[in-house]
Amino acid sequence: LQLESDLRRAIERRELSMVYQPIVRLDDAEIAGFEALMRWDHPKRGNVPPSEFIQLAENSNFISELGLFALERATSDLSNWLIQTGDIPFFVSINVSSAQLVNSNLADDVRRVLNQAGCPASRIKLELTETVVMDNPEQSRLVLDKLHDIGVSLALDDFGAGYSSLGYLTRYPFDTIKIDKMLVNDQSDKRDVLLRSVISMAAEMGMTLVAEGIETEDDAEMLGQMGCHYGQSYHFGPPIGTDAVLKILKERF
Ligand code: G
Ligand code: G
Ligand code: MN
Ligand code: NA
Repeated sequence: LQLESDLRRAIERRELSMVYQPIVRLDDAEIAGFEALMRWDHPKRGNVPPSEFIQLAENSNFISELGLFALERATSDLSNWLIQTGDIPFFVSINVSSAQLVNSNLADDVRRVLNQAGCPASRIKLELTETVVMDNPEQSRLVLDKLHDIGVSLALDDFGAGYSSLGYLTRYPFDTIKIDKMLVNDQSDKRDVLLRSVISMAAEMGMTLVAEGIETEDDAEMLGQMGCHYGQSYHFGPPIGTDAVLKILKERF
């Protein structure tokens, strides 16, 4: 409970920040985008993992504020990078939680935040897990259609970790699948067949694929040959701060 009230004050106390993990093209290892990930530097406990505080925020109706913070910060960082690098092509991916989809006017928030930062919608990907959609199928349908109309890209996150119900791919306007690290690193000899099937299915539907948690160069090469477009993992690079992102962008482009 102490932690909960600490979290409520974390924004004004400037304890929250965003870090950015590179999403890399598998064919030429160039950076295509970054996933924005929230960090909480607690004054006494130090770094509290997001698995802990995002859950806490979900349970205490504070997630909408955190979600808005992530949207505002990530678009404002993106806008600065675009200004300082002269519009080089890359996207920023932002996680959306269940409560954000239900309680807040997410589509209006996204539109407003993009206007505020002066970012084109095409630069933004929003990541949702199937649980988020499953929790509110009707509301999700409405909001995701609105977001699609705004022009942001929509990624189905953690694919292969849960039910991975294929119906979500036809009923909702997802254009990207993020293959979960559990599937990428599955030890079964059926892994390759599964990956190949998921990738060719999604590619045939014109979707973009990101493989998470790739640990070896062999896997990176295999996934690339199977037609997976991007990889995101410590192997390619950990989440980094805004200055480090800018430095990479300036070096690479
Ligand atoms: O940061 P880490 O790499 O440990 O992320 C753990 C999980 O926390 C992510 O998979 C994601 O689901 C969640 N997470 C991280 N940042 C955010 C955020 O800004 N918003 C939401 N809703 N979830 C986040
Ligand atoms: O939103 P999502 O659950 O996909 O967030 C990605 C999570 O995976 C974050 O917690 C991030 O820190 C973590 N992550 C990023 N790269 C790797 C990796 O190579 N291996 C593992 N195990 N986790 C990773
Ligand atoms: Mn994600
Ligand atoms: Na994931």
